[in-house]
Amino acid sequence: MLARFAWISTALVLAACAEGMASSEDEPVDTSGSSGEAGASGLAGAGGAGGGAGGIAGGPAGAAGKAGAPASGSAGVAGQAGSPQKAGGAGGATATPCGNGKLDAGEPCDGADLGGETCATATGKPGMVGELTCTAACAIDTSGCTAGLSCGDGVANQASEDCDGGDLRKKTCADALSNAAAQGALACTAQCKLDASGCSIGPACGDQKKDPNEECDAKDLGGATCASALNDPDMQGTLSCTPGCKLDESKCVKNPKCGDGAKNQASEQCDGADLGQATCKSLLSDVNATGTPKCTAACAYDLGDCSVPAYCGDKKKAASEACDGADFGGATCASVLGPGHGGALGCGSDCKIQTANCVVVAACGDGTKNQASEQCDGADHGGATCSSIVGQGSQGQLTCNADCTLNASACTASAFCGNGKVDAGESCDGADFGGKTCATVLGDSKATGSLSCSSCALVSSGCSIPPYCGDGKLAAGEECDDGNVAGGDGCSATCVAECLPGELKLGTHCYGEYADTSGNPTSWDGAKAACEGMGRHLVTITSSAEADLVWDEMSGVTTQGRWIGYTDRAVEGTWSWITGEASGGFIPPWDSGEPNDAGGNEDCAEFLYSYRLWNDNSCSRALYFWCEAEPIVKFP
Ligand code: MMA
Ligand code: CA
Repeated sequence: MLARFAWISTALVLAACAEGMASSEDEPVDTSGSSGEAGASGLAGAGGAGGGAGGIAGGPAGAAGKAGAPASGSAGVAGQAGSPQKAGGAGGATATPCGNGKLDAGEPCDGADLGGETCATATGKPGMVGELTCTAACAIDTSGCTAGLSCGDGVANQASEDCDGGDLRKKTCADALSNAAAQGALACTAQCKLDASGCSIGPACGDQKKDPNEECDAKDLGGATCASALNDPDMQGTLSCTPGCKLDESKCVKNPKCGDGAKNQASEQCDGADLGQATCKSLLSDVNATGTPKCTAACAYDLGDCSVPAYCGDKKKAASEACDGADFGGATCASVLGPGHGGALGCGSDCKIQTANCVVVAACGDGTKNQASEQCDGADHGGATCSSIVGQGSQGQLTCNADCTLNASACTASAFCGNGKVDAGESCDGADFGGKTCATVLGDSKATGSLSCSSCALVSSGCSIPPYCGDGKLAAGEECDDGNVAGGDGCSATCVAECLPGELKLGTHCYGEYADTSGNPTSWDGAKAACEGMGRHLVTITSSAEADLVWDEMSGVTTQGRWIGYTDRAVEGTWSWITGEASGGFIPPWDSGEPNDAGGNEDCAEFLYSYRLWNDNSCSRALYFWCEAEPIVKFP
């Protein structure tokens, strides 16, 4: 069969040459590594053909096949590389009755007679299907064959196939069991998976399997128990296997209990010095752990003597480290980069802080009032001022505390009309008169009354200065007020009118009879001037009391009358007092027939000496006269 297949391969080479490369390229026969085997077969076949030329042709074909090129294509190439003409010539030289439709000796096929070959047998690949034909030269033509590419086609030609039929992808039991010692027959399941059931590693202590010559192997105790191993049904505890595959009954005990010194119950982590296989390293899951675990009286691990020396990577920040794992010792992006930074710090494998993932965020201290919780931030007061915080008119510098609250301690008090305090530009505010009083406002210590404040301006209308002797104003109780409190000047220190020596006083007025400076009678005008020179005026008699006063003083006078301040010079017949005062209800006591304007030039009145009556007389007549002093009222 092998030799014949080789011959077919050679014929196939010839057929491929004769028909050209197109069909070979259009219908690749094999795309898997198994083409290498085809090539190997070709090489063997060339040798089997015994032809030097065929051997030469087959050689390159095999080499090409091993290189992984498609089998049929490789064959074609091989044909070209070799000597197809000579090989074909060798085939053509054999005389056979080709074409009679009957399979004769030396013919692979003839017409429809394929000699029982199929695509699978002709190609040597069970998976090959399709139409196998015979050429006119009686050579098998496999160009109609194709690979089935399915599990079961006998070729492991899909990625999902670990194997296919006998194609095990060159795997062995050693491969399947990952044990170089494994032996046996590796097979392939119908599902194209390797079947290692025929493989075995062989009896060896340590192969995890109790072999007949072993009491046990690792956990495989062959069903033995403390009771069976020691042949004592009361025995309990933990039966184990030594590295030498001998049963270890040292942890077997009757009535095992915590405290018997052996970890022999599932409920025990340890017992006394028996820690099982536990170590500080294993219990702390840290290869750097040191110390030895202890076992408590309750058969539980006590890690009190275990410790892990600090090292970068132990996830605990040591003093020499900026961080370790997630332990940053309280550091944050904000503490490392300053206020206004958030996000997560990173810790490098060198236990140094990494800030690559920190981000800028709003925070108190970033100098910008950018959080609802901030009244301010640095110099950013959000528009607040002393005036807006403390009150209208407040001056000074508003500042911001470190906690982003406003600080108005350096602001002045608010200043505005209505705050009850006298501020600049105000003379008063509410009840605050700025220390002013009626006395200071009116400039008189005698001022009384009360100031008031209107629109922050002082109002002194409620202030007044009570009348007093010396104020130059006549007040109740005063006969006079000459604006001083001196006496002897016509008005006494107590504002009593002072008359000149010899004068009479009636009410507040002074009356006296006078002559001119030489002691002589004088004209009415001379008399008038003389009175005025003494701060007086010619007497005006507008009451009986005045008339009586003058008359009483004149009693005994026998020579002539006295001038009084009554005249009709302005309008003849119309008499008036020189002071302008009216006579009122007092009727001037004219003598009978008077005034008669005798001679047409009598315009001045005299008090007659012989009667208590008056007469009009010539103003040029020389008479003594009466002066009257009004009380002195004089504003200083
Ligand atoms: C008479 C009488 C008066 C007049 C005087 C002037 C004595 O009285 O006529 O009316 O004024 O004379 O001497
Ligand atoms: Ca007269």
